[in-house]
Amino acid sequence: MAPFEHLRAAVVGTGFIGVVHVEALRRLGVQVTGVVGSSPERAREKARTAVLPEPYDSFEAMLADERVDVVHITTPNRLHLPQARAALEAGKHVVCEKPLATSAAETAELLALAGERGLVHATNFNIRFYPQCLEARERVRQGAIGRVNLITGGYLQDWLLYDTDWNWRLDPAEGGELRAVGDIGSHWIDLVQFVSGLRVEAVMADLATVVPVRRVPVGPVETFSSGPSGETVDREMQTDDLAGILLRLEGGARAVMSISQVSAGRRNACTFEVDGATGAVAWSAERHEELWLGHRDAANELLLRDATLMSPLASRASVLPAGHAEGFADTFRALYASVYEAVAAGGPPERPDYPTFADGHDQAVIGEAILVSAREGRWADVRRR
Ligand code: SOE
Repeated sequence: MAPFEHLRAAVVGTGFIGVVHVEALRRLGVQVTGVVGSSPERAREKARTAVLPEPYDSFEAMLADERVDVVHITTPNRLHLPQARAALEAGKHVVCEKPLATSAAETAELLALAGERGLVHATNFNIRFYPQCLEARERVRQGAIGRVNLITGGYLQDWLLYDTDWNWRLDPAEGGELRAVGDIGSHWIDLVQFVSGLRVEAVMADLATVVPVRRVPVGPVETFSSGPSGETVDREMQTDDLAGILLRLEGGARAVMSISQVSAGRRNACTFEVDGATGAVAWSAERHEELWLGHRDAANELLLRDATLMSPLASRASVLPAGHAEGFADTFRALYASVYEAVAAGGPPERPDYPTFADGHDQAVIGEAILVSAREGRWADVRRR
């Protein structure tokens, strides 16, 4: 019997990421008892194009299902707090998409509640689980590049470039005040803290809205779907299309990040370079099977994902042999393989090897420093309580 075949999960949200959660769980042998859509009809509509289990009649009906051990939340950010809170109070372990919630007060509440209930809690920072990102972390941790001095890179997309591009993330009431930075900037900052082993201590942020008015379709639109086909209404925008942020990390390291959802040709381009006293590592989601190793006194190297050449941490996240490319959806499987070890054990380990609500809360606290810095035009300290 596969290690997780006795475990059961439900997935809330039937957008494209919700389907990725369902498929990753099935690959691990977890029984997905059902999904919760914005309505059972919309969930059934989605099931026509994706192989999904039967929809529950409601979120509450799902919580009442005693078979469900774990609830995965992939709904708009506004719903993360109430849904994660209700799931924890119903005694369910929770995997919640990032950002964990829309403020540090909300993420602190979820972290405290999960701790009180002794339940497994995970924030879906899946990009950590590209094997090359895990390998980068191990090499930095083992001192392969020496003291970290500089981290550069960012996360560029183009799916919100036009004024006809719309998504719930563009409505602060649904997505929160930080939009591009909250949505993909949180991935980048979490990833570089994970790879470098260093925490952000202060930020200097410049945010910009470069599409001041958008033509909002009348009716629901799925993430990454193409422009509207029907009636639209014009709406003024306030949230960040792009950001340039300087960061100071522990030990004096500096970081420079670019975040954008209006960069033509960059569909989902997350990149980092970590420059140390004796070497460097760099990775790009557009060439995700490669890890670049920079040297001063030798030829640079390009390590293609190969479990026989990588650390145990990275090899564990690899399923296919070298040369048989894995990708975005595989990172969800690798993440849940770690999370469900904890679920199978009945609760979180002392030191989880997956991102928890504590990591989601850390991103919310950093996000608040980014908002203060952008509003007041100054460096802002990250205030971790
Ligand atoms: C949209 O920006 C999005 O789907 C994010 O919400 C995901 O977290 C990211 O991995 C891909 O792009």
